[in-house]
Amino acid sequence: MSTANHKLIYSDGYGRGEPLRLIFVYAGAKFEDFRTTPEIWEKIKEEQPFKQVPVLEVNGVKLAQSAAITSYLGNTFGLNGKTPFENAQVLQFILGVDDVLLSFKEVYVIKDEAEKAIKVKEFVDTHVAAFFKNYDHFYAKNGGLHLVGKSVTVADIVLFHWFWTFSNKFGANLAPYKEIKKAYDAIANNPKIKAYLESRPVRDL
Ligand SMILES: N[C@@H](CCC(=O)N[C@@H](CS)C(=O)NCC(=O)O)C(=O)O
Repeated sequence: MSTANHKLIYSDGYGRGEPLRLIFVYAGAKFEDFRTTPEIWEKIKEEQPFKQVPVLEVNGVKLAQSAAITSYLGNTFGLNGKTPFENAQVLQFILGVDDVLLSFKEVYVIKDEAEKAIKVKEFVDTHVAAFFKNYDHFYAKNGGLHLVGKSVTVADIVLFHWFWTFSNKFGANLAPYKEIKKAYDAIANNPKIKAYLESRPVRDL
């Protein structure tokens, strides 16, 4: 187990920070969960490498970009695949999330609630449905339960978070995607994850 000192800087929401929290929880590793408020963020934004969060401080040294942080945590906790090719496959599945989030960006900024509801439904029916279909296929192709190799990697944990978000927060229906559902349930029923999900702060997104 890593002896490094880890401080995760993110807002008090789920977003791109929550998958990183879930990785720490799954690994049973200690970390400082530093949640910014808008006032704190204004003060510390300029100190961050890309003026964005998440940022992970490792023994006081900053690491930004969620995919890079995920990769670091995967390597640190032995959850990043077993060969260089598997390492790259793990990253491939994590970066696949960025495509669907990019499509969501234009919906997220809509102010009018009625218009937003219509656009969210369109987003779910097109981009999320295609995303679910694709990942269902990836799980099936690898024999179910894991995206890469024969054990849980950070890719399964990160994807769990986005499956949870799209189904719980946007009403996307996971039920038809049997392979995703099995992998999802396996992560959700991990005792450490289960206890965390039951006790974590309830937030919108
Ligand atoms: N490519 C970056 C994107 C990070 C990003 O978009 N962060 C948003 C929050 S999810 C942010 O810092 N917003 C606050 C700001 O830009 O002031 C990553 O994957 O970490």
